[in-house]
Amino acid sequence: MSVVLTVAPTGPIATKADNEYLPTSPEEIADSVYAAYLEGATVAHLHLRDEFERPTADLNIARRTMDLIEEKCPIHIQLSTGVGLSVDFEDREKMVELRPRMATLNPCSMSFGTGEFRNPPDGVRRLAARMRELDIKPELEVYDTGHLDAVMRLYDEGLLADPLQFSIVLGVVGGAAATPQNLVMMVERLPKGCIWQIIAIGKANLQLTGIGLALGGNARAGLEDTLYLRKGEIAQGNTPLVKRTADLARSLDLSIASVVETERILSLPPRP
Ligand code: KMH
Ligand code: ZN
Repeated sequence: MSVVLTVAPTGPIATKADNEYLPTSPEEIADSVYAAYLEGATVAHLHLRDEFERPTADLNIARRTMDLIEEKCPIHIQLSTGVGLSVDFEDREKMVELRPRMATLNPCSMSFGTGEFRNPPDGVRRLAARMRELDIKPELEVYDTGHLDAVMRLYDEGLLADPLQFSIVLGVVGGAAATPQNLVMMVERLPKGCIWQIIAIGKANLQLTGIGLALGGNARAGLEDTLYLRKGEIAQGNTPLVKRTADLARSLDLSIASVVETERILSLPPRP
């Protein structure tokens, strides 16, 4: 069986002050994604930063990053519409106008660490409808059981198409904790026939990624989810995290999906 490996090179919060290897410029992000591709990643989940390392929904920065990546490799690009806590929802939703093949859809507002992650119901509906119109595959980010229910309401309203693709995000302060019990409970509640992966934030990253793979999920790796390889050992870039996840999958007798296999597994829309 093949699993899809996603790289998440840069998240919405950490800066180079937290990990000096964090890629933040379009060039650094593209180089990091290419290195991850060489290790088996076939999806790149992207957050962008401005010149001061702040999360940004600037479409020029996003376009430039996408172009640089596309020049280097055929990895599938997934833009984050989560972008960053300081960016307005109305700016975040414009990311899909760049027509990536995939983008995230966060169904609910929530506390997020010391901040607030705003995903108002009318905005989420509008974004889901626009993604459907543009044939962009949504990755549905669920941080707790109520988020799953919210996604299923969007599905019932015809705003989402099969097969649904979920990220079960555990370990955000404000969402469900990163425990094996929570992962199993969320997986049991997923609708039949969906595609899913675990995004394990912080110190349980490796263990929960392993459990997710054993339960039949895909996997994600990168500095967005953890800045450390293990306790006290900073990850020197995304490559060691991606390589470790690829090795983990192979040690469980799972092969890593190619770019073409990924297209089939995720039912991605055809490339333009
Ligand atoms: N870092 C994740 C926990 C998204 O990309 O749409 C939240 C996030 C959402 O970044
Ligand atoms: Zn993200």
